[in-house]
Parts: sequence; C-alpha cells; structure tokens
Amino acid sequence: MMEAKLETEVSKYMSYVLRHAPEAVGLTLDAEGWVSFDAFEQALTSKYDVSRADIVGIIENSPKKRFALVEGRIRANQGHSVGVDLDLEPTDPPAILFHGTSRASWPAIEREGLQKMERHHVHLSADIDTAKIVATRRKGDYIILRIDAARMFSEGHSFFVSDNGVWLAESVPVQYLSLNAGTP
Ligand code: HQG
Repeated sequence: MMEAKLETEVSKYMSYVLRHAPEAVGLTLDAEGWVSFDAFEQALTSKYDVSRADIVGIIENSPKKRFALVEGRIRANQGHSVGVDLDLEPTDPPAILFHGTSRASWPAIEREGLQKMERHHVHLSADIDTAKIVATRRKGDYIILRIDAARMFSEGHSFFVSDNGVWLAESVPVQYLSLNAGTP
C-alpha cells in the first residue's frame, strides 16, 4: 500500500501529464488522448518511487475515476487542455445540471455565460454536492449555478457525459443559468 500523501501527489501528476503536459515526460497522446501504459509507467517510475501495481491501484481507487486503463493504454477521462477528441456520444442530459464556481466570477458569467476557458468543455454535474466540491476548491465565496439543461437541450445544444460521469457542454448561454436557491 502506498502512503496516502504520495498517492495523492502521483495522482495529481498523472492528471497533469495526461490532461495538460504529456510532452513534459516525453509522451505523445494519440488523437483520442490515449498513450501506452508501458511508456506511461516508465515515465512515472523514473520520477516517483512507485511500482506498476501502485499506479494501477491509483487508477482503480480514484474516487472520481479520473483515468481509464484499457487494452494496455491509459487516458484521462476528462479535463484536458491539450487537443484530444474523446469521441463522446451526444447524450440527453438530466433536466437540471449544476456548476459550482467562485462568487467573484458571477459578473463575468452573467455577461458571457459559462465558457470552457482552458478546457475543451464546460464541466457540469448532476448533483449539487459535486458542484460544491468543485466550487470550494476556488478561493473566496462560492456560488452554485443551476442549468436548465432540458430547455438548453430542446433548443439544440449538445451534451456529452464523460466515462466518469461529468456532464460536458460547449458553453452555457446565460438564459439557461440561474443562481441555485438556498445556496450561498
Ligand atoms: C469559470 C475537477 C468568468 C468556471 C472538477 C470555473 C471539474 C468563468 C473556471 C473539473 C466563465 C474554469 C473542472 C466566465 C466559466 N467568466 N469565469 N464567462 N465561464 N468560468 O478548472 O469546472 O478534480 O477549467 O466557473 O470535478 O472549475 O480536476 O473548470 O470556475 O470536473 O478531476 O472558469 O475539475 O475535476 O475552471 O473544474 P476549470 P471547473 P478534477
């Protein structure tokens, strides 16, 4: 068993490499974000004192299932800033989705809607608790936004869901957004 602190550090580094900077360890992702697990293992074990089994353990224990390991290849399930096409199928969303963010962002969001910023999509969740967890990672006060996904979908916007259950959209125009009642 790995020490929890090391496990968290390695997991964060895995996200960094697979979502944002594969070239930092000399890796190149394919068009859909996959890379050979052997090469990935080598890159990690040259930096951290971890075994292949430790890395597999991190993938399996990740509470958010951040990584997929399939047929000798690994990728991040979502959250990329590098150019990948996850090849997700458009999917009917639940009626309501949520997004947690900092209160300081609200004036800009109210003007422009939710934008994908550095990522490929805006990230949304089906439950408030997940939105709260995302929001509280930000500095200062947070807000929870409620997205009228049913109306947005019926008016022609596509939604996707990642393998680990994150709802994704190109953007959320402001007419579909409201501050969730009862949250700060
Ligand atoms: C904000 C975690 C001003 C947006 C979570 C957010 C998530 C605007 C920030 C994943 C804006 C972008 C992603 C606008 C959006 N004006 N601010 N018009 N539109 N924003 O990190 O959703 O733990 O790219 O509200 O679970 O915070 O990494 O997105 O605050 O799924 O696996 O711009 O990160 O997953 O920040 O988090 P991010 P996010 P992991």
